[in-house]
Amino acid sequence: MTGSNCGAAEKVKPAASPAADKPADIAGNISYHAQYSPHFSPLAFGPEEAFYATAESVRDHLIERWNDTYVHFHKTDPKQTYYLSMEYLQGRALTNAVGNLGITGAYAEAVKKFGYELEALVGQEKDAALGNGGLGRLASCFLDSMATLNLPAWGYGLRYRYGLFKQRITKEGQEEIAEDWLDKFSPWEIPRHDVVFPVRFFGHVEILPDGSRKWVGGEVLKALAYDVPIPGYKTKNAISLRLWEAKATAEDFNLFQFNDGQYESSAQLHARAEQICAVLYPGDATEEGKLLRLKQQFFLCSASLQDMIARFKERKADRVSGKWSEFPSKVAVQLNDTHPTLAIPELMRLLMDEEGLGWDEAWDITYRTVSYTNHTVLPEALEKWSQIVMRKLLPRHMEIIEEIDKRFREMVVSKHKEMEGKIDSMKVLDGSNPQKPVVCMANLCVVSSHTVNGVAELHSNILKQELFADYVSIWPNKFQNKTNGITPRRWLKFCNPELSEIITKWLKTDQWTSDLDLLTGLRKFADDEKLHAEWAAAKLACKKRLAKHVLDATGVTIDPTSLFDIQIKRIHEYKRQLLNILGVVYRYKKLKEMSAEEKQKVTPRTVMVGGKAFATYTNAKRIVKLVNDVGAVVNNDPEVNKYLKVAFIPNYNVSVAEVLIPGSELSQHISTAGMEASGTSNMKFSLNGCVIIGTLDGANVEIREEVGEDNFFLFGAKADQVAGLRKDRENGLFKPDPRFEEAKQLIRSGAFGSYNYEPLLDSLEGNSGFGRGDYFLVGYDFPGYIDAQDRVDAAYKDKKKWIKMSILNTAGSGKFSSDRTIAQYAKEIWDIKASPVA
Ligand code: B1N
Repeated sequence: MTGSNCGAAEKVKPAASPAADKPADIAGNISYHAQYSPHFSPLAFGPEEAFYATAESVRDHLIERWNDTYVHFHKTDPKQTYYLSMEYLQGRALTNAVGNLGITGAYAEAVKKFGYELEALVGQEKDAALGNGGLGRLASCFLDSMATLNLPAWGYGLRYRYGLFKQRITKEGQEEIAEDWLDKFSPWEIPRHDVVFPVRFFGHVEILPDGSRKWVGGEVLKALAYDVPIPGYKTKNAISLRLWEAKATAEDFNLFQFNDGQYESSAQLHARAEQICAVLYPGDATEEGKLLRLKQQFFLCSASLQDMIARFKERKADRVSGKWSEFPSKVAVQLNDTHPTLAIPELMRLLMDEEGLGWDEAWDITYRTVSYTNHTVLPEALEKWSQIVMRKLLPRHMEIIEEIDKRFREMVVSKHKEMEGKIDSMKVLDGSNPQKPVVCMANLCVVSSHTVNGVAELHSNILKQELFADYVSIWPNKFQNKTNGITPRRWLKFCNPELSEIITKWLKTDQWTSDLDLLTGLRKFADDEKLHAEWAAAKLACKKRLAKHVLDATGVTIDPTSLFDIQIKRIHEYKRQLLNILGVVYRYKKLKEMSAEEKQKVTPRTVMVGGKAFATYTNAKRIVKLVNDVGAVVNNDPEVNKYLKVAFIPNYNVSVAEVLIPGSELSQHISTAGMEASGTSNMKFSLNGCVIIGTLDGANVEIREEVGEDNFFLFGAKADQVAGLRKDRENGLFKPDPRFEEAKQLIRSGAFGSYNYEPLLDSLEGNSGFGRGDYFLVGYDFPGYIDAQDRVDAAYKDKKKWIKMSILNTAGSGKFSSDRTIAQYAKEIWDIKASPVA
């Protein structure tokens, strides 16, 4: 960088005030940031430095809007929603920010003055991966829609130092590496040294002379806020994602000990504070790990609620005392699964012990404020916390939970006598194992929330008919469905500009980006040959981009004219990546048996699988290894590799998804029916003109309804058959299809290497038993799956038919906009209204 010119090709004058429309002024502002936010040597202005300076320049616009929105909400004092989530999978922010602000073109021009393409700078950004998978990404899509719909709504989360691990594939399989998204810094966050709250752990409960109770002692950390502005699309509103970081203060630092050479003990609380936000989902195999996770959950809840209460008081001076009954008409708290359940006893404690309310009033306020979303029915994911650990860490909260449990039981006995026998399935405290009494967090949520919702029709029905059935008799109106959605900005407009342009051209409007139902307008052109040609060309361009990614990431060359078949999601036995790879193994075997002539008729296919396995989930890691091993053999077999390739895409994350999804033609959503609550990548694929092969599970059911059954490859057992099929197996009634046996046998023969796959294959054998008995019904669904794949091959040969299916998938995706989902939450659960900045 030379003087004020950052190595610019043209003369650029640094300018401090942000500019939005003239590229020359924008360049000046970028140059200003390069010089006056000096994170780098003044001699360097490479792509990385250019990215940071550009992001800081964009951030100035965000801050202006964020401030205006804050002041606007403060003045108008609307009811506001607070979304509490332990996870947000934000991905990259630059493309989204300039896109939502409508300044992409101007910024692209501006960075050219420094000799850069905007796309190249975008690639410099690290993904913010403060989440594991669908639940975290849903939270991020929701923020985008809340801002776009001008809703008074904020997100609260934790600022993990290390988000989801980076996945590397070695000869051994998956390796996990800490992902340092804050290495250097994040240009999007604003540290708020003025927003700090105390959060206590451990200690004990004191009874004061007036009989009230107070939590004292233990250790007290500070929660410091970092605000990430979230811009809406085509609106002036920008909302906040407020992430908390744990801190200890100077008072906690023992200078005497330090000077005495006792460095570690002098800063013990600082070390413990650092642990809290160190990693997303610390391993919970140990007691220490469990305690740390519970601390994280409480830290999020306590800091967020103190902040909400402070804002509630601040917005009207007379609220300092006496106006608590107004709270539920000003504040809505949404719990993203049970992870932030402690918000319930913490709100009770703050209202009673800090604000002096009685139980009944505090309970009425809490109940009317809080609502809960369930995201899974898998028993292992339903949180249960040890009462012993809870009492030690949060003694006052444990008392409150006991009181909630007691009053719930009394209410059932007095008002719903007929349900008394069912109390065991509904109780908050479960002491049936006296050695290990637990708190059932989902039950605590149901008992304490005014509304409970599932995330797709099928899932919500399972909640009502099975998991929470007994509560329905007590509260018939408490349960709702809110089918998930995805933001069409990130997941079509920005990630697939080729297809977006065509859609805008044929619909003669770009309004579909905020009114996704307009996509149905494509239906009438579904047979138009001109559209077909444009559609196919766009898909091919995306497939080429994808092929380049695969080559760069894996070294595998793939043919952009082959059928691109993709399964990307967390690796889990219920998601059945094993079914997919067994299908690939079977296909490989058949190809090996074919004559050269027969092979001519085969539809060439590239199968891509991507996803991370939880570090301690052994079978999931074996699946990753198997996909890689099968790929190594198939891709290097000259007899078949013209017809079949298999690539494992390493380190699947949001920005990888943005490349893969637009280039997909077939995608697999093949979970055992009843086990995937919704799925959201299925919606992204369908929106991008990809046809789904899938079971009747989660949101697949609704996608198939919307796009039409002819445009969806269906197979497999239905949710209501699953229990019976498992029983049949136990009774020895299951007869495996010979094709299933052939596929397993080929793996056992060592055709894909000498790794011991026996434990994985063994999970598919036998009739029952832990880790055996094919709990996920891979064997039962295998023949139906292979038949469906044959139908795919046949359909793909008919190019016209395939493109029509692709168009009709996009055309039928309108329902799955997160704008629709959030509008329903706003109206049917939160009772909040749009409040646009003028
Ligand atoms: O939530 C998504 C759904 O689309 C998926 O079907 C569902 O599997 C996913 C414990 C979870 N459910 N439960 C979790 C995440 C983290 C954790 O520590 C459970 N994730 C889902 C959005 O509704």
